[in-house]
Amino acid sequence: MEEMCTNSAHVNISEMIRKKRDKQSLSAEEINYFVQGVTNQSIQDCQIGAMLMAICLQGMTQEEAVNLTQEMKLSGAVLEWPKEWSSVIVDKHSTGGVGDKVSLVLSPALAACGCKVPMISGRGLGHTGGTLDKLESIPGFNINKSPEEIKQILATVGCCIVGQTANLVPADKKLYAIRDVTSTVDCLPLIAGSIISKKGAESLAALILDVKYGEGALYKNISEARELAEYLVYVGNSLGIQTVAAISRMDNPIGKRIGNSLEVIESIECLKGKGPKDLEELVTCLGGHLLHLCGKAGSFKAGEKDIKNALQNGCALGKFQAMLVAQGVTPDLARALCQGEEVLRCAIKQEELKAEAEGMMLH
Ligand code: IUR
Repeated sequence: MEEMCTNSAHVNISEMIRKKRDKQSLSAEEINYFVQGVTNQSIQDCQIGAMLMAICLQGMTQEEAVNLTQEMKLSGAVLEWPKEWSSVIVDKHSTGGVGDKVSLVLSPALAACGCKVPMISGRGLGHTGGTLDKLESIPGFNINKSPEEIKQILATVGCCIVGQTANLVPADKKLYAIRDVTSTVDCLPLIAGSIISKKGAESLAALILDVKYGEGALYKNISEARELAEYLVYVGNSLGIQTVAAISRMDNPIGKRIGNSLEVIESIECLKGKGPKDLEELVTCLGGHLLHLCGKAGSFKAGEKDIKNALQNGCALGKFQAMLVAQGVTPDLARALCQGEEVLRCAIKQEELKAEAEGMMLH
């Protein structure tokens, strides 16, 4: 049976699956039809699964991958910002790692340097902890904010860290759920579509990607990480987001503390300029690139220096404290936490464990 595409062209889903199965390219119109059908549930799950597997096995041209990402971005709401913010709306994405608390430090540091950071973060995936889980160890912290509330917090504080709203890139929710059960997660155009469409829906000016490789990362070697990084950078730039990737090692946890509330405490130490070197280095590197990309700094090195200053002069910590209050934490608790008082529910019992031999702990 023939079905109608929104722009009146005739498109047939089983014919499209056959085309991709036979390594042919899908037109922009066909990709539009596929993503709309995924979003409005007019395409069956078995057809979505078959298409994802065909994409996984036969790949996509760069043009197809960009079209897929653009259509996914437009499948739901796209955040809108005041004109005067258009060059300073920035965010980062990390492929994730143990002890990765960079977002908690980077977001307020960037706000202290004049950027607007509508950071939409996720939960833990596999063995890596999620930024939202870490922040929720602070009593009262609310990750659910509407687009209007996000805009308000950006106007007053400059940064927020929130969960994905229901109407942002609904196509990704459906596609990701089906990728998860059809062994089609590990596929470059689908990864790029998923990650970059969500950043596109934030209407960013600039994006930094932290692509990790090593024992504790999804990709074990640098060549795979580089391939993913280059792919994401191409698709990000094609959607009009100035995009740069940093490739970093993930053989050891970042910093010295692992666990939600412990990572908040270590982030606050870093926000006072007293954090572990590896964490501070990542924050200043990623932040330096973003400040340079969005024109707030004349060079990457100057951007790094600005981020370091914001950590040392208390401005980044002040932004973090203001963000906590804007997201539901009482002013007294936010102040106490930032002053270093032990207000979080950490482990009640502490016990020293002695290793039997020297070595590294990976997982
Ligand atoms: N994170 C995402 O948002 N999407 C993906 O496909 C992967 C990680 I892999």
